[in-house]
Amino acid sequence: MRPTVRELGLLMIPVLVAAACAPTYEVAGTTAADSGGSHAPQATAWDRNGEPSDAWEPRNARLEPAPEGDLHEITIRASEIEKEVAPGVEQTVWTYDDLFPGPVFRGKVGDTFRFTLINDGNVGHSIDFHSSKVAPNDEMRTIERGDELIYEFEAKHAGVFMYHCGTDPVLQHTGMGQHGVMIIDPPDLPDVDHEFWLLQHEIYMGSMNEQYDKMEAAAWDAVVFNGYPYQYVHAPLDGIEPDERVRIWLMNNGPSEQTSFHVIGTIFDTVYKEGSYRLHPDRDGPGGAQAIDLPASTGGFVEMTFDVPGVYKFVDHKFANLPKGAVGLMLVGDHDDAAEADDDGH
Ligand SMILES: [Cu+2]
Repeated sequence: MRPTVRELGLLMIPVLVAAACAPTYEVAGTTAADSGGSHAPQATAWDRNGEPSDAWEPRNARLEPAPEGDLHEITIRASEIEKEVAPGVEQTVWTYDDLFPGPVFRGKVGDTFRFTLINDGNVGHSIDFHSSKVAPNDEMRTIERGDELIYEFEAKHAGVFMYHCGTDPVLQHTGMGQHGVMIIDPPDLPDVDHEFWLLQHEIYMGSMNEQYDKMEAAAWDAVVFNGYPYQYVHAPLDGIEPDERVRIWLMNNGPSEQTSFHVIGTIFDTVYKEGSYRLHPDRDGPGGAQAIDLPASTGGFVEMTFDVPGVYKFVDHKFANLPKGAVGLMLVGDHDDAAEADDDGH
């Protein structure tokens, strides 16, 4: 059973998160008044202080090691489902394997991935792995309901890569949820105590037409990690002790927003972005990074330790996205005292 914020004794945390944000929720610039009376998309009023439904389950953000072997044969199914995307909001989303966002894939340089894509949806779908070098008109072609294709490639480059449906309009297929992350480990990647994956993306709410209107206007209703606003406030990342090394793999799948990922209360000593180390303790120490910036469709990882027990927030430091859901929590060590301190206003 998933832990609730209440069970963890952290009832004040979402309240504090909310208190730090604007008291009323509205996507700026999308009201008729703001846009001079035009038919600009309206924000969906979801309750950011609301609880997920009883049926909701948090997405596991712990990252598993790459599977053994150098050939990965995987079947992936394009699908169209109804899903809870925020407290009180259920809507049609387009997915892979019924996951929003899609499954995480991991391998190493030199591995071969042989995907069989099957379309279970009602409209044409496709898949585009940014980790591959293939003919777009072949492997990335759109297939209709009931059809399938083989998409095979050798992973030649290390990094954190987006995949998404490339069927026209690509903004709609990606924006409705057909996207995910593939991690190709850099050679000699050191072991760490904890690995997590966080995929930042937008959610556009409403009917399919309303969602698409908002995508074109870049008027997202939510900015989230791994599919749900405040997901890891409701179900914090835990099991971390002080001085343990934590690696967070980050991908920004947009489709349109950027991010500046920051963890409040610590400093990154390692930053890997788009195929290379931007900061490495052996080479650059004692240099530190406060954030990693990721425009749409870029990825990397950051590493950090925590000096003392506490409740640590991770955020998109573009603060306009805090009231839209881009906040999570990591619980480090015996954190009760820290939580009480937070209760008093940090
Ligand atoms: Cu699609």
